[in-house]
Amino acid sequence: MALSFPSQMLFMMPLVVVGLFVEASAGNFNQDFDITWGDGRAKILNNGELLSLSLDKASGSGFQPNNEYLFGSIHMQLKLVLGNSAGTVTAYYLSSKGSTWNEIDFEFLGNLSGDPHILHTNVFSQGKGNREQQFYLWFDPTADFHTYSMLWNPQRIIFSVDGTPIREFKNAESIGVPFPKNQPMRIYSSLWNADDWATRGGLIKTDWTQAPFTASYRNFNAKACIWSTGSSSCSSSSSSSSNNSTSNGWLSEELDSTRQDRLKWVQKNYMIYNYCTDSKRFPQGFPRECNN
Ligand SMILES: *[C@@H]1O[C@H](CO)[C@@H](O)[C@H](O)[C@H]1NC(C)=O
Ligand SMILES: *[C@@H]1O[C@H](CO)[C@@H](O)[C@H](O)[C@H]1NC(C)=O
Ligand SMILES: CC(=O)N[C@H]1CO[C@H](CO)[C@@H](O)[C@@H]1O
Repeated sequence: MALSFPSQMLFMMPLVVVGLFVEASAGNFNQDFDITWGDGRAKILNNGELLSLSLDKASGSGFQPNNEYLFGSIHMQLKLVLGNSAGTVTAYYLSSKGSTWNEIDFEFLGNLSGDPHILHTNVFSQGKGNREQQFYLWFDPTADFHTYSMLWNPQRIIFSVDGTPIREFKNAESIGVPFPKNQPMRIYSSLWNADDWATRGGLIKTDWTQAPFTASYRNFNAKACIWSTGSSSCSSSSSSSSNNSTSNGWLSEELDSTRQDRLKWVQKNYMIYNYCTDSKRFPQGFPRECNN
């Protein structure tokens, strides 16, 4: 759906926080999502409980939800491409539309069997990204499903893996850094070929004899402010357990000291790239939010 109003207007719309009870659907893909591309390569299975994406030489595949969100606490379980997945990228991200779009990205860069996948994250605000942080995971993401979460509220964005925070992007508007808060976003997921850059910087190409490559998604759960024609209501969508009006705690959620310690543990042991320490890239000084 194309947005026909300027983002300036969105900014002025009141955020209506109400305890609107949406019929709980416990993450049913049939009900909540549309297969958007891939000509049959994306499949909804087990009565809507599981969604699988596949990639072969001719095409990748992808899906998106019916709803648009303005803030949300979003959880999805993913099981990544097994075996030799070098060259492939499995993505799961929130994005708005237009030339000054906002985006919150999880991208999983495949690898040769046994070599580590990279979890690549980025935050775009008003069309500007260049805020990459990359991580190895502390488990094999192809062996089983794991939960990847994005908390997006007016104060911060927190990326988590199995409940462990790996990255926090704080609202730093007070020091002039735009923060995504005026444009509703949708969740997109896709599996595609990116062997020009994904694995060891593009050195290792996709081995098409291994195709089709498959990634699976399940247990989608969003507590979100659902956007519809000019206003948003915060409710629990696709969530079976928290459909009550006091469950909007995520709208002001922050990291307590235990979770801050977990974040530090991940950043110390598993972070392999941080734009905020890449001095070659920013010889004139780091982006402002890096000192926040
Ligand atoms: C793939 O494995 C190599 C060797 O262990 C590693 O350097 C690289 O970071 C891994 N991940 C990707 C996506 O290239
Ligand atoms: C959620 O809503 C359903 C239907 O309105 C209700 O039966 C259930 O008790 C609610 N659950 C919670 C935790 O409020
Ligand atoms: C009746 C009920 O389930 N209340 C819950 C609503 O959500 C808050 C926050 O998640 C819980 O603390 C309540 O127990």
